[in-house]
Amino acid sequence: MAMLSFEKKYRVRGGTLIGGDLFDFWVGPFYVGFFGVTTLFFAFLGTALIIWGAAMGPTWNLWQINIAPPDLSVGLGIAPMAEGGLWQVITICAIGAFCSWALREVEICRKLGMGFHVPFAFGAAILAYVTLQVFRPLLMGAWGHGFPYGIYSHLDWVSNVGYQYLHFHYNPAHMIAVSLFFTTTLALSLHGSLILSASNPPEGETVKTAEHENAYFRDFIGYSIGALGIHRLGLFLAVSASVFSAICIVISGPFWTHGWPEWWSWWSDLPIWR
Ligand code: 07D
Ligand code: 07D
Ligand code: U10
Repeated sequence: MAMLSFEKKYRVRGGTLIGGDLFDFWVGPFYVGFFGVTTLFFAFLGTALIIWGAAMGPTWNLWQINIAPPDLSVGLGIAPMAEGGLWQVITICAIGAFCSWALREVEICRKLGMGFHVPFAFGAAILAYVTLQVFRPLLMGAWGHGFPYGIYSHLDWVSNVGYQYLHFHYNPAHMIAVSLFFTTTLALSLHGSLILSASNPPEGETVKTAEHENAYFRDFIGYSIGALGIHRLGLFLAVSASVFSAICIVISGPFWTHGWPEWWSWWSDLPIWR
């Protein structure tokens, strides 16, 4: 792949966290680094194990392949490969790959002298995943509480777990997470449309500036958050959405075992009504 004109300038040595110069090189457009190698190792091994699991299962239909966690009776023990052990090793590989990917992002930030915002943001996704597959199962005493690896089967898990708590929409942290996801898309659509409307005018018209962007929102809602501000807000909203997702699932079971609608009885139980 052709190198972009500016890439050579930024392909500098150093900034690695581990391994010194050993993997400090690029392959085509990709920076490799120690964590590029560990990412590939875990990703290949994990994928190979999924294929092995699929080969043991009843179908090669991509949508129906399913690698289930161990039975609840296994508790927090180690299961035989065919009975959930595969799921356990795949989970280790997934965590290894996701963390390697985040650390590779950190090395690239260090090379370029940039902030660590991108790995920080990805960290929120990793947190949600680890909460689902490690923290909550640990707190509930069985790996069997993790979600299975399969396109449809993981949807079944979400639905089943949702109905175990009667009506998951009544989970207050789920409400906050859902609202944050919706707000994230609202913010991105406002930002994307504002930038395009100012900087990509029809032919013959002039490109507008940040002043126009600020003036637009001041006219419209009386306040402009500004060019840096909207990106800070976007990062905050998106990261908070994942964090509240992690909270909403980790409290379901370890903290609250009834239906979520029942949780709201604290309101009618307030002494002021008596
Ligand atoms: C667009 C970036 C690209 C990423 C893509 C995903 C794989 C999996 C594996 C064959 C936005 C690549 C997919 C590598 C292939 C095998 C074994 C990101 C973009 C295109 N889900 N989920 C999907 C994952 C969970 C839920 C789609 C992963 C939780 C619902 C895809 C994880 C819960 C719906 C997928 C994960 C949950 C989906 C599209 C991990 C709560 C849908 C994802 C590692 C979070 C939607 C058939 C997408 C769908 C969907 C992947 C976890 C709920 C297969 C990798 C347990 C309700 N999920 N998911 O675009 O169509 O993400 O499902 O945690 O409706 Mg899921
Ligand atoms: C976990 C993904 C991490 C991904 C990583 C990277 C690769 C590489 C490679 C492409 C967190 C993976 C990368 C594999 C790919 C290449 C090259 C993200 C994760 C690390 N819900 N609900 C949520 C809504 C209902 C239920 C979250 C809406 C029902 C349960 C979010 C509705 C019931 C759980 C959310 C709705 C129910 C959730 C998911 C509407 C079912 C969870 C987002 C409109 C009957 C899950 C931490 C998330 C959660 C979760 C939204 C409805 C149950 C807030 C909008 C009422 C059991 N729901 N839900 O977490 O919190 O992303 O997980 O009805 O477990 Mg819900
Ligand atoms: C943003 C932005 C902005 C921009 C932007 C963007 C946000 C204003 C200036 C970016 C946004 C976009 C481009 C928009 C689209 C993006 C999305 C919708 C997000 C979703 C993205 C995707 C779906 C694409 C996903 C693609 C990926 C992740 C690439 C896949 C690549 C790989 C798997 C390779 C990864 C490379 C690694 C790990 C290291 C390099 C290694 C190699 C190339 C291979 C060679 C390997 C070696 C030499 C090492 C040997 C390996 C070993 C020994 C291990 C092997 C082990 C075994 C067991 C075999 O705000 O500004 O514009 O653009």
